[in-house]
Amino acid sequence: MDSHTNDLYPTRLERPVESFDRLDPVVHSTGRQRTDGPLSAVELAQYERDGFLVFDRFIDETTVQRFREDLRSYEQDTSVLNSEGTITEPAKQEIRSIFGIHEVSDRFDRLIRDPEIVDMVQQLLGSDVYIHQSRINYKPGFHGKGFDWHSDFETWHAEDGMPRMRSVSFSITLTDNTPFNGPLMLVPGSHKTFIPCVGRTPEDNYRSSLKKQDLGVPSDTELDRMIDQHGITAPTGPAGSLIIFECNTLHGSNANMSPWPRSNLFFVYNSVENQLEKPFCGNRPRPDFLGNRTRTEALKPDRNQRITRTA
Ligand code: 6CS
Ligand code: FE
Repeated sequence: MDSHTNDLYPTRLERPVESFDRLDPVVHSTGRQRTDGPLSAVELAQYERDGFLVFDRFIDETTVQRFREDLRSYEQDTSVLNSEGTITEPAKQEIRSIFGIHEVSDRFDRLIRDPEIVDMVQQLLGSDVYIHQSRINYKPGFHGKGFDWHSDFETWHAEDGMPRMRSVSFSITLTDNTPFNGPLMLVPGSHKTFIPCVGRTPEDNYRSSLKKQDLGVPSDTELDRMIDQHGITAPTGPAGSLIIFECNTLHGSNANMSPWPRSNLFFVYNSVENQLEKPFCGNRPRPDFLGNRTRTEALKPDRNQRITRTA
């Protein structure tokens, strides 16, 4: 018996079909859970409108510096370099991404349990939550390639079997994000529309898609229409800033032609009520470091520790 609920967001199709309005709320909490969380009513309204929020200097420079030292150590650590979750830049040896980072390092694991962050996530997703995926994108100077425009949810739905839009990414900049080193670019308001993509997903697509994504990239026509309507925002700011973006918000980034790395940390939270099913594209499930299926119990915030929050 097919374990699938019906597929509300068909994608990776034979031929183009019209995009359509999302079928899920943007902010899932109601009542006290909505009003009593760390995000104000204004911030929630902005998140519902734009599909992302930006907080400069969310983490202090000393703490960010320690994270950066961790990154440097990974570049010399053969167990990290040889792990399946470590992705190099196309045709280069530079690290592009390290997935499952919260399982590699206690410091990163503490971050995902920071009480203020977990309270924000529960306010947005309206339930207990767990980590779907974590990663560092290194984007080294001169050689860091970009990421084509995409909706993470489109990939997580097709290739990980994520049923509904009830997931959110927290990204912390570990280096300054400037106009020159390939900052994350987002299309405000794009989270409200689901854009089905064309193209059958080959088995083990992730072995190439994490280096260069060819599938699940909306057509130029759709991108032109969406960006014409909403524009592009590229939050730049100091290391330690926080970008929260909804799972269906279109985003991407340019290659880094500057000498300065653009290293960002990403933690993706999913609602415990939105657990992964069989991939909707019909393939085998991806490895746990991409779509976690085994540690999906409710994440407990550690209220005895705080990742320093700049007042
Ligand atoms: O396939 C994925 O899960 C990854 N790909 C991209 C371009 N963004 C989300 C995620 O890291
Ligand atoms: Fe992405």
